Amino acid sequence: MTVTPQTQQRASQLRQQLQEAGYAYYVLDAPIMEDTVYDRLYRELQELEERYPELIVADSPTQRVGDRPAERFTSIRHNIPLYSLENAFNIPELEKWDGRWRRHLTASTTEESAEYVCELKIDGSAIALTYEHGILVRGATRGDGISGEDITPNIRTIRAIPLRLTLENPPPIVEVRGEAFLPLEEFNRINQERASTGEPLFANPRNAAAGTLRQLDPKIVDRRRLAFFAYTLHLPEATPNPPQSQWQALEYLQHIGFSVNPNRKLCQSLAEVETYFQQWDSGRKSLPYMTDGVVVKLNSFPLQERLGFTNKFPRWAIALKYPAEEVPTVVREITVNIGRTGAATPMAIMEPVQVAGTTVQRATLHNQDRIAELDIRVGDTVIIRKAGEIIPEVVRVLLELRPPDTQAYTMPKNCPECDSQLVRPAGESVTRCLNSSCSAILRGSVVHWASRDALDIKGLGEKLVEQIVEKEIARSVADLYELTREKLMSLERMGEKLADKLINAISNSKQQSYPRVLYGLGIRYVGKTNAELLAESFPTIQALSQASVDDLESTYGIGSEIAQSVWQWFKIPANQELVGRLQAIGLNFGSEDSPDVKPMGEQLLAGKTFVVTGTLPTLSRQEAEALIKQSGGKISSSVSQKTDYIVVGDKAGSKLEKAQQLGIVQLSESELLERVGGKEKG
Ligand code: 3BD
Repeated sequence: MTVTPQTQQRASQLRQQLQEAGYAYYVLDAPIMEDTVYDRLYRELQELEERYPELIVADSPTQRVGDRPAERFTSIRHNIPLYSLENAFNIPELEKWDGRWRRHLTASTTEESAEYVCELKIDGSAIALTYEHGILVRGATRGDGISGEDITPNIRTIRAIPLRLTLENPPPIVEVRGEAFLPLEEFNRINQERASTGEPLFANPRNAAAGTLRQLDPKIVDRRRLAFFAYTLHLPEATPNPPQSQWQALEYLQHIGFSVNPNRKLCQSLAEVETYFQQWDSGRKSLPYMTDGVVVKLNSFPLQERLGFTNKFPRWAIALKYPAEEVPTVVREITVNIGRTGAATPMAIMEPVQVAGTTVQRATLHNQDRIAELDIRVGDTVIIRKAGEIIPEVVRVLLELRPPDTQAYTMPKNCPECDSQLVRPAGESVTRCLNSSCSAILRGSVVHWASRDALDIKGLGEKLVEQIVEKEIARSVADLYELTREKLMSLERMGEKLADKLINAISNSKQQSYPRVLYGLGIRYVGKTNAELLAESFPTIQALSQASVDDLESTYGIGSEIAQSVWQWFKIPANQELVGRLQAIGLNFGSEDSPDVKPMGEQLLAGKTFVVTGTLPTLSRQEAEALIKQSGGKISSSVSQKTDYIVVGDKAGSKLEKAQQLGIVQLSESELLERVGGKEKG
């Protein structure tokens, strides 16, 4: 069955019509086609492609949503790094920036007047797009600006991003950067949905956008309807008639198929920029997306080139941020939340209010001292503040609005969950429940155990854990591995299929790596990174549990607080028992030749303890320490009898003195390099 030229032509016509309609709708915000007409043409194309799969091209409007979830994302290096933006928090800081770039040009003629482009700063997630010969070939997260993750299938679902540039003779490569974001309506819809299914809410549109972009299943991304505004363009040197200014670049971006924020402005003076900033402070409240400031850029590309970059930012741009929004509301109730470590955190439950684009009704009050300092009482009108990603906090109480008969708040004497006495150790600000079988602590520890960076047990969410703990189906994370279908079936909304799936997921978690298990134990200060560091130096839990505080402290990256905390944790009999049980169940607690541990170099420094001090001629301290560790040596931050060698650089101070007193062998950088084989740096 071959495709007739007529059919081929029809498919191509449909693609073009749909693409033009999409451009008018998503980019120009000026639809040219009824939705029903669009749908009909879309279905016609879909049917043709189903019948003749050879008609399918990657940039067909029907090919936006992939059907296979990714296993993981691969890391990619950006061809051109993505810079950061300097922040200004008020007009005087903006004026300082203006003075600075002008002074930077002193050698040549000082610019009397310069044009500025103002763009609204969209609260989303920066992404980088690569087009080869006009076709979208890659979309990536910003990451740290140097490397990001390849999220092309997710990017393709964004309708405001063209799959093909609308250019006759596209350059071989075009790089476009911009902000992917969730319109507020979409953001609120997603959060409502999450609330109804008991999933944790996104704190703000930025987190929601970033979280959505990193979804492995493009179908889920597609349902979340991300939007996009482009703001940067990189063309090959040889491109004829390239844009000469930011303003022209934005117009060019729109011309080749991107949505560009329509609220941009070309300003002739800083005064005009200031007016723009002030106008949008109120104007932004009626926008369908969230902005947290204005990005000000010098318009002229030649001027931008003369100014260049510091190691982090362009000198020719700055973000002028609006102050965090402050809103009054009334405190209905003060409750105490017991975390997984037993810490009792007072929380204000308030009349729901909109702050910075999100609905807020809870705010942390931190601890008893903070409550006393602010004198927050139930019934008070308070000002709450929310800045970007920060959790809302209570700024102050409006005392003049305090109703009569309120009472100062004090933390309860007993745990709201298990009724055992709450304890606040002398000199500490945190009040704690010390009952290790308190249901709040159990709940918290099970949720942590199942969380993504720990054992990653899919389907074991907060709601389910709450029931499991409440019904005493499990009293510790070890009990999870003894759950049966029968036990689970006593829970609400639990069917056989779901129960089996859960049991399977729990059982599969036995395959997780030792560092994940270690992190899952929830030892204070042992986050993901510290768990990895500890697992590298102590390849089994036995080795770790027998380590002295000194041993722990001499581990690369592990400070004294962490060392103390780990040591104390293993001293507690209940914890030893838990580890024993989990080990018997078959969880991964490392092995002497653990595959989880990175292969070491030759162990030329095995068993020797090093202190590195002063500025070394070529290596940074971190690099020197990493070299020593690769060769089996240990690092200590302080000199003691146990130190075998001190590696000394320029301006070494008291550590060298002490080492001299103790007669410790000194090494220069080159002597160190000799001992580890000498060829690592380079
Ligand atoms: C926006 C940098 C430059 C090209 C560097 C001048 C820092 C996020 O609407 N222009 C915009 C917006 C962001 C920008 C630039 N123009 N950089 C811009 C931006 N209209 N939001 N950003 N970014 C993007 C960042 N992101 C995550 C972590 C650190 N920095």
